[in-house]
Amino acid sequence: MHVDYSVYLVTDNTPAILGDKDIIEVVRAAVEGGVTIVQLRDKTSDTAEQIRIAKALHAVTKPAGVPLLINDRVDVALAAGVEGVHIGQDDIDLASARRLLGKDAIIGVTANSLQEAEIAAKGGADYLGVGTVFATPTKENTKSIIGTSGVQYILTSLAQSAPEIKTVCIGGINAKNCQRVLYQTAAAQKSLDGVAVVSAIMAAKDPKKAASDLRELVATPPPFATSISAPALSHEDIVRIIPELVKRLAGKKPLCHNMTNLVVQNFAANVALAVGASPIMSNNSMEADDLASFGGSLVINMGTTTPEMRINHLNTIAAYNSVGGPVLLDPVGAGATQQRREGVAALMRGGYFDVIKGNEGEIRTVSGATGFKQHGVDSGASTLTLDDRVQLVKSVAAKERNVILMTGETDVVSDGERTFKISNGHAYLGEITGSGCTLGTTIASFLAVEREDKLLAAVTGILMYEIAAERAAKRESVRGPGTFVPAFIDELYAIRQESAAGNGDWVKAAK
Ligand code: 3NM
Ligand code: MG
Repeated sequence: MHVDYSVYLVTDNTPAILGDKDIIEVVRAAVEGGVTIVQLRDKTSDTAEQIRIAKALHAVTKPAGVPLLINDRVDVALAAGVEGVHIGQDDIDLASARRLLGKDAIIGVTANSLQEAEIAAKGGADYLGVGTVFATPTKENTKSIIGTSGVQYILTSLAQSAPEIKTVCIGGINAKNCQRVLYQTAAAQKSLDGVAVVSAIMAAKDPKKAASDLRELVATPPPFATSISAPALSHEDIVRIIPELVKRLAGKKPLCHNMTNLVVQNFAANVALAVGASPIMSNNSMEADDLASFGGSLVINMGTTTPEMRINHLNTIAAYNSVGGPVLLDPVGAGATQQRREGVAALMRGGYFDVIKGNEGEIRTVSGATGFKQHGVDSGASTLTLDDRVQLVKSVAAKERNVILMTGETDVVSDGERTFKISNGHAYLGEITGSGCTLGTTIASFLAVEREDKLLAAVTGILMYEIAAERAAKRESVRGPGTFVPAFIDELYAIRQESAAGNGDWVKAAK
């Protein structure tokens, strides 16, 4: 039997979620809205009442061709004659449920870990409810929060061990995050078959609209998804394409919206102007929707951390994510304090970053912030070897499905498939304030005009920035960091002008 798992509604009859609505009417509306499968999850009613509700729900779901499953209670499922059950790890065992319900019943199992997933798959479950993705008030006693990277990790293994098993994710999924979760969890050979939600529909004012919105959203990639499979970039490609991209930026003058710290506001605005973007320095999320609609990019710089800023950041990221406007995260000092570690984790749970740039410590914190340890680089060493840096950058980029840049003497930048090591730049960049932050501004400016190949945008930003620094440092007038800053801005401007005039020789300095 073909089952569509794409929008999976799990009911809840607690007043905090259902309110004073009637559960049958909510499910009826949700089915009209387009949910594809329903689970009755009732932790409080007596058996007779559960059977009564199950029969009433079945009268709604069956004519619509929507399977109805019962949480935990095989007896209720049998008595009501529904399509199957969903069983948790503390419920009846899978083999017994299968024996009682027969081979045609749909039986799903909750999996909070790879081990649970593989056992259930081997045991003949039809689908797995994988989670808990995000902490949720709906179920506070969940075993572990595995995040998108945990879901992806489980899918990666199942692709080998149980390629046929269906999967949905559960825990804190809603209209705002479902597209991103589906995108970021997709592993090379296996993607989720759907999302399971409780409160996103059961607590909605208009459950029919909530259901139809979800149905529409899960059927479409998020606006920030890249459609092409990334082309290999040879050295010759780079030398040819990069000056063209610099020229394109100069021609378009896209908005580069910076939510950045007080120290670098002025310098970042000057750098954005020099490379050919139109800077706007606004920390006010009330204007985020308007600014996101101008087709530019966003820099989130964590140099200033206050609880109010976090909400401002999240709202602004959401505005850009919803229109596919590129967002760069600069997790300044990410590992330094508990506040900042939590801040990074909250931002990464709350939105999508097309590019994350940081130094080694910051990227290691970003890696940890996904809340899910997996194989790969996790050495406790205070500094990583170049090979380990490459490994870490690649694995974080693959987990996040974005571009990760780790700056250092050799910058390492990867989209999970293609990795570049760049050794340009000058020591003076380490002697002035805001050089890391304004590299972020530069890369974000290129993202605004190159949304398909985000790695190319990042590499272009790094090379323009670092080669400009080398050229500035060579000027006779430059005798130290103070004289370096204006010369550096001049060289960014010069590279832009040369590229706009069709002269891309500067990029040959790429190392
Ligand atoms: N099971 P909401 S999380 C029923 O992780 C359930 O196994 C979970 O509710 C698990 O969509 C959960 O409102 C509740 O966040 C999901
Ligand atoms: Mg249970």
